[in-house]
Amino acid sequence: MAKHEELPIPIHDTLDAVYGNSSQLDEAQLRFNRLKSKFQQVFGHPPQLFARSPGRVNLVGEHIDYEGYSVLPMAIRQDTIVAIRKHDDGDAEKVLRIANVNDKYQICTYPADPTQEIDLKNHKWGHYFICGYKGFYEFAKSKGENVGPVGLDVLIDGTVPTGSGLSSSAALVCASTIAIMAAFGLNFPKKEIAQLTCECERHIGTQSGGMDQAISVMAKPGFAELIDFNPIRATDVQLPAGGTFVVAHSLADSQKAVTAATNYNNRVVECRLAALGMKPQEAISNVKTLSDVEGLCMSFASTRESSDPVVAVKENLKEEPYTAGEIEKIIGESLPSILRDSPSSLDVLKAAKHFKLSQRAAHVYSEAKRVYAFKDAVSSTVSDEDKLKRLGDLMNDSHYSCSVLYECSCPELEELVNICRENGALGARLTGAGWGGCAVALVKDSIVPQFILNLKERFYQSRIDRGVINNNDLGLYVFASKPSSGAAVFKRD
Ligand code: NG1
Ligand code: MG
Repeated sequence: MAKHEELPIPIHDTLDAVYGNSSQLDEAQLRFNRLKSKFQQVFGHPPQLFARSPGRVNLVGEHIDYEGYSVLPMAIRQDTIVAIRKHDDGDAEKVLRIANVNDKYQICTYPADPTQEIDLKNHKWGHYFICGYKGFYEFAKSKGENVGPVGLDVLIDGTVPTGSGLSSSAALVCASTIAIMAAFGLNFPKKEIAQLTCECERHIGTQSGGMDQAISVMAKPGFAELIDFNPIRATDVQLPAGGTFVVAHSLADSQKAVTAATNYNNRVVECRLAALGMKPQEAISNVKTLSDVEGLCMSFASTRESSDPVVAVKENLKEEPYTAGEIEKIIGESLPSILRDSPSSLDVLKAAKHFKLSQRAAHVYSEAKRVYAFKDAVSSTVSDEDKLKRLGDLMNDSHYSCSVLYECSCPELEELVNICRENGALGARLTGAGWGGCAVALVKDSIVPQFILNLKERFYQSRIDRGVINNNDLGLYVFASKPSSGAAVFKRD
């Protein structure tokens, strides 16, 4: 039997394969019907098909995917649905019209030109669709498919909260790419789509790793996945019985595309510089990521200790922040020259005063180990109760490292994580890029309802009183989550 990741995206006639048989199905039915009639209303004809892709919550392995290390997320039930109709090839009007069921997002139009540059200075929500559009054409071309530009009508319905670290962006990019592919009658193995969507989301200006797209495309209901990179691969992880992951929003917005130069891309660059700063000079041209350096540490190490990358960080990098000049002296090349292939890295150089290489590298190497420790704990022979305790400890350690070494937390997340722990969570941590967005807490099944009530009282109530959120919307901001299914296409009339 073909491996899961070698299979193409499933194509369904009915919704139950993805949305279950319960109240979830009724809700999904309503959503699809509404989407269909709004499509008709906006564009004057029905959609050709639908594609959906879910958001995700990362359980452990933060800010290490772009360094080549494995991560361990699960898909959530919140997703993005894209309804699409391809214009006829001969149509004179070659335009992409991208509408949203949510009035907050105004209709965006773009030329049907796959070579267009995305206007990063002028961020628009429709840009994420264009990432998928460009990615599809680049990929189709590489596969020898002869596809010319045609216009598209598109209507989007997303339920993944935005700016929350739950990958609303990847859900949108993946659903868009898969919808465009399906509209052209094409489909490819999931792992190829995961790779392509990861690469094309970078057109938005963040130098993201591949976690979000990989889990969104390859998730299986009932399982978290250990995702490896280079090449992308997913291994099912069956979580222990008796525990539930509760996702809770800090209500601080994490606008990665807007703050890239000082937050996300800054860390990507710091990791790259840390890698270059640590490694033996003679191998510099082979080094891009901290995982490349780990490989080298292993091969050059004379003792077991010095092959441990965490030890190598301590030996090779000072704790005080580095200036650009200091790094250039170590590497023997100017930073603009090293980063010349990446305009967004050059933006980071302009914005940064100094670089914390030791702390960032120490986070990445220790977090990479925690992913395997998490996987090992899950498959160990101890009781489920002991497993849950161990997973909780690892989540707490991960949060500490994100907060103190990687500095990607924020006051609201710190408050929320503490409240989770004080109210019985076995472990709690920020999830996703951080600087706002959500926390994830591991909670015993038996206390989940009370836990959520306590969060309401201790964290959300004052914000409801201040009008930050509406009481009726609380369920959008704090919810228990089960591992859900990955991307799918629906062809229905
Ligand atoms: P969020 O912020 O949740 O979309 C981002 C990156 C991931 C990963 C995490 C941190 C994108 C699309 N995703 O996730 O690849 O690096 O941060 O672990 O930028
Ligand atoms: Mg994102």
